[in-house]
Amino acid sequence: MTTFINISEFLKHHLQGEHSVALNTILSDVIEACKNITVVIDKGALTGNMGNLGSENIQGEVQKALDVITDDIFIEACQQSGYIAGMASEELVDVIEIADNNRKNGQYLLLFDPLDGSSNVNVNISVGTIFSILKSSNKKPELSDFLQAGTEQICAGYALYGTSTTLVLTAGSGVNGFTLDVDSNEFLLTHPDMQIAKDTQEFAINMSNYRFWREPVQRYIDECLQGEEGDRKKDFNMRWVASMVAEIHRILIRGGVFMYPTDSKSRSGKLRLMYEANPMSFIVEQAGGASTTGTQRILEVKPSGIHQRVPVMMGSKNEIERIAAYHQVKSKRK
Ligand code: AFP
Repeated sequence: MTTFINISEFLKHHLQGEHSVALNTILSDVIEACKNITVVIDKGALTGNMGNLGSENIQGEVQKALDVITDDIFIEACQQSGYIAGMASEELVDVIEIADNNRKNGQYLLLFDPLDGSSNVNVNISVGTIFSILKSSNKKPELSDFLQAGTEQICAGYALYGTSTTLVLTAGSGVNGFTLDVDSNEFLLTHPDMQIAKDTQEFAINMSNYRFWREPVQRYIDECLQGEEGDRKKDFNMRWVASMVAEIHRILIRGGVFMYPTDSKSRSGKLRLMYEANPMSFIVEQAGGASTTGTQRILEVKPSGIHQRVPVMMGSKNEIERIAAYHQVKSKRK
């Protein structure tokens, strides 16, 4: 039988340098939060928590009961390590203040989306938690301290609550994936050094938005759909789970491209820079993939707001470079 190393053992050796002690502590809280979230998600409809709350989050999206429950779980688990100076959640308008006695070594900021893809929970499709860790120059951080480009992240990761719970993370030296063993309640290293294939024949996009996209995105998708008979001379497959964590995990396992571009409806795309685009871009780049808004590397976007949205295209490097090149071609439209 194969024996797998558990996540705490792995992190003890893997995390090196100035952040290692703090990251070990912060990540052990994040791991605990993800285990607790697994339990509430696994209970499903049995707890009566699958519906809408009737409230909206900062993005104007209808909140599910589980959005709020998982947000509370994450905050509760992560606010007491002593290393976190402040937190920000996709679900909350303002940044989360940490009590004075809980931020004695408060040098880090934790940003998270506690339940990405939550519109999928009541149909039993995979959802996830995404997090990002930044350094804080301020022990009592203000909003402006959070507005750092993605290149400043020192760690990012996600938990995917799928057929099994998987935790994938990077601290800037590769990407590693762990599966939650339900017998021992431990995350075990099952996917060391994850790498995204440079080429792919699979794309993920919400096709119903086709008529709202800009020309470069329509061109790329048109060519994929033309398959062997078109310029690309190969057939493409399409997937759309409508759950970013599930799509990115698939891309880490077997390559592919994930796109949520800007469109004439939203103008800025749907996904959030600080809670979705940045952490996922860090992971994707660390696994040898690429990530762009179409015109700029996502990790270099200077944030203007904590809940800002950006166009997102990420995955297999050669395809993302092609999409970025299409954005350089002058539009033929008037
Ligand atoms: P929710 O968290 O509101 O369900 O949004 C999920 C998501 O942000 C992302 O995980 C998906 O890729 C995308 O939205 C799905 O969007 P569509 O509803 O357009 O399919």
